[in-house]
Amino acid sequence: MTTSKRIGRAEACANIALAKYWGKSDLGDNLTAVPSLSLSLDALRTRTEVVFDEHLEHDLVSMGGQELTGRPLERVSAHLDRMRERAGFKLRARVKSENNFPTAAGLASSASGFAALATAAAQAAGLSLSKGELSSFARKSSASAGRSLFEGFAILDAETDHSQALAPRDHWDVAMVVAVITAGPKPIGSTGGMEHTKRTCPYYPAWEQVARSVFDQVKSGVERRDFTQVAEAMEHSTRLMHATMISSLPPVLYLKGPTVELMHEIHRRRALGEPVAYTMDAGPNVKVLTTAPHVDATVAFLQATPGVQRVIVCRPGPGASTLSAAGPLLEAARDDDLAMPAFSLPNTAARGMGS
Ligand code: 2P0
Repeated sequence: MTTSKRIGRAEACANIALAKYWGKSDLGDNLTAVPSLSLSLDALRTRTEVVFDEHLEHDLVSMGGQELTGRPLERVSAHLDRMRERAGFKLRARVKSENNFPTAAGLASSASGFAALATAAAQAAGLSLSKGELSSFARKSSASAGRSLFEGFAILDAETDHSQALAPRDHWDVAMVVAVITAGPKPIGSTGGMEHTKRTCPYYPAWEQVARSVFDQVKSGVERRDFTQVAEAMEHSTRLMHATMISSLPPVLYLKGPTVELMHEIHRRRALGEPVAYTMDAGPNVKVLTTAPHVDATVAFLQATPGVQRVIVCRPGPGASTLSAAGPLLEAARDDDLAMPAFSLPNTAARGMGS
């Protein structure tokens, strides 16, 4: 290091798994037990700035203006430690991170957060890393973050430190419409929830087996842009995953009444020919896959559904990218796309917000 301060800035999108993982094969390296396949979500973004500074004695991390302490701070510091070890220095960092969507609302903030952190920290450390290497760094902090390095459709392999781009964002003109049912923090975090499931669910070994063939169906459906195949396999992946959670002891039950009502309604609509399919993660919010021409109709029906607090339209998003270091973080331009509009704050990032 020749200077006492090194700065990096980056942006990354959240992603949603069309084929889920749930469970780790190796907690140390955070390797997943089954493969997963995701779609990057353009409306849900994190921007992060990392400054390594010789005058700091500890890492200082703020998220949305709040200073982190305890376990969340430790998680970021552990990530920075891995980056410092790779770069061969020990400088502490000041990290500032902003989401354009509610944090801890079950909208995959750790995925976009750690993908942006890895990209910004590598830039600040002067490391030139490939997407695959950055994905590997991000994945050690949050497995799903390993997918947010890539644009469009991405794959996180099972039991190995490998991830890859499957198809770019313009491969398929689809949208993921998020129906927010609860915006509060989840009762049990993903890492704890999956370890508990693995220990206590009698069906967990069956999930590990069947998840691989469901992944293959989602993958070939995405490759061929076959909506029906993806819809059926994605929903199956979701129900299999939630079945293992629900049959744990005591249960890990994330779904709420409106979630289940929406599952019925989406089945009914697809049987009538509408291109809609659901998926849910470690929370009650329902993410509805649809095709571009059907976005407005999907927003209208979700907004009219009791229990849906608001609706966020996400199109296939870009991969993680560095940002220019000039000016305020929220207005910085992407280094690879100077024409991108300025970062939007919550209510303008989401189209078709409900009440
Ligand atoms: C997924 N989820 O494939 C699955 C489906 C939630 C449900 O990955 O333990 O943030 O921090 O590595 O990756 C969410 O958990 O978990 C997740 P950790 P992660 O998207």
